[in-house]
Amino acid sequence: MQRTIPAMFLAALLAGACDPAQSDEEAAALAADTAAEDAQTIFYAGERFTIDDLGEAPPYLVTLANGEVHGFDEEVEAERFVDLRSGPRDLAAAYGPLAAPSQINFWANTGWAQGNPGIAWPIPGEIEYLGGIYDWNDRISSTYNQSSYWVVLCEHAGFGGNKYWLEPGAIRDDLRKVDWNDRVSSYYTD
Ligand SMILES: [Ca+2]
Repeated sequence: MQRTIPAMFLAALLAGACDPAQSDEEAAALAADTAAEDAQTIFYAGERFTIDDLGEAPPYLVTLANGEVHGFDEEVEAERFVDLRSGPRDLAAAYGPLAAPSQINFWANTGWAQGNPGIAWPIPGEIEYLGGIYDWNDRISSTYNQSSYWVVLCEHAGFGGNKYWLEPGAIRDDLRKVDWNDRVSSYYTD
């Protein structure tokens, strides 16, 4: 089963200008809408906020089909986020919504081509050996650290060997570029 995840840009929608209210009823409705918008949850920099928390909406907003809103400072970040979701749809179907706010995503191939096999595990967390029942040893070629934690990729099982630190929100669409393709055998949260 594949689930499509349409996403669209809603730049400045939540902070957008409204027509002047025509009546008290409309003014009251507008105030209620505004209060609801202020309480709207926005995922931003790997964490959950409301507009009240942030002061104002980030300039680039992406709304997922499930209603989640993700905010970004730069258009390129928002586009990358959308690209990521329009790629590995099998992942969402198999392992739950990609929009879950704290998880590590791994893919077997570079880039975000549709059909690229992927998997995700909750963060914070660790896996001592990606082989065996997981069958992900020395297979990972791209990754997205969709969390506010550092994730440490390890060359060997049991958190051994060389390490590669993924900062919060890190996107590595081609681990060949950093000489880590098909190399990760375990990981932990730092
Ligand atoms: Ca390895």
